[in-house]
Amino acid sequence: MPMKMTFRWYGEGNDRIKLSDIKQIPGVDGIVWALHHKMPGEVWEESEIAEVKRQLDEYGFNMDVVESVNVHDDIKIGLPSRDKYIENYKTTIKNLSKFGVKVICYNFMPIFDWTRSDLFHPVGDGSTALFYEKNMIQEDYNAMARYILDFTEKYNMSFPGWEPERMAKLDELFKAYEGVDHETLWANLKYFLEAIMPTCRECDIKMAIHMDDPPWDIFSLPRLLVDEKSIDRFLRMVDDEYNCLTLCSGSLNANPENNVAEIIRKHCDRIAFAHVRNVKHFENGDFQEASHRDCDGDTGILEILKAYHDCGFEGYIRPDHGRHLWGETAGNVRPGYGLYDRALGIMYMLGVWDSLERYDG
Ligand code: CS2
Ligand code: MN
Repeated sequence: MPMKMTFRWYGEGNDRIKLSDIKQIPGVDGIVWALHHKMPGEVWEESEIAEVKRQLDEYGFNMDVVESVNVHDDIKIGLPSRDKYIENYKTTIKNLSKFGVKVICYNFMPIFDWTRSDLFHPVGDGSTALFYEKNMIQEDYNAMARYILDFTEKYNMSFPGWEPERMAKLDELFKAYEGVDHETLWANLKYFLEAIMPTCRECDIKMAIHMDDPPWDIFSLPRLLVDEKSIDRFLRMVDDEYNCLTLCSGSLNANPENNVAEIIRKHCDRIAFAHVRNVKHFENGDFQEASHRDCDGDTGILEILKAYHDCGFEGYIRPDHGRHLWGETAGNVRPGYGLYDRALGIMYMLGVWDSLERYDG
């Protein structure tokens, strides 16, 4: 059984890429999907899931992986109302299991999902890619949030984790997180996972936490899944085969100290979902996303694929952020989620994988 190649798609009316285009990328069996109109904490109804299944069935794609079912802030903050949202989360897990879903990717980052200072930074070859300027993401969350929100408003899109309803109350949200330090956040994550693990087992669905992106605190908000040590702690904290990782190579390797291949070798049995993304580092701590080709970045894509292969990885994998190519510009592409570079990334990964299969035992 080889790894299972997938492609992230934002859904009809929410993604310009067509399923019929994805169908032409070699080796893709599954679509990584979500109900993007849902607010964190809301139950995903069976009828809504059935509609996506109908769309995917038409092209023979499986819907095994969901990214993401977002976790309500009250759960992360640890408010009494969290129990109600945890019950809703369990109902969503049960509803997803009725359609054969196997893995739920989620994250436990306070307030923001991934954060960048430039969404279309020139790479130097005519393409653009996501860019993180360390200096710009320090104290003033308003400037960074304004940049992202202006973009989404201008082009009439919304990013997962950047729901305008939540972002409109940013100051309030920051206030609500006051006092939530690393240890509190760890405890709240444990509480959440212990509450849902029996449902996951019953439904045979793995919870796969995404690494924090970038893997360090931003705007004084604590971030947990940042390196090998914290991953060890996470897996030990709730030592259950349904408590798994979405190992995102690019998120982790934004910190050059993180050796992703080593982490894979250590925890392969708990990696349910692999994100492969390449990152180029700059001396001052800035980083830019690169093509999936090993030598275009510093993440060690070849070592990473070799590690998965050596471990006999049979989980789900997908290319992560790609560059914007061949006419993909602001307004006609979701930042990081164009068609072409991710398709090239898949061909690169499959090329490496096929060679390993044939020549590396
Ligand atoms: C994704 C994350 O685009 C990305 O970087 O890998 O946004 C991921 O979907 C979430 O953090 C998972 O909840
Ligand atoms: Mn990722």
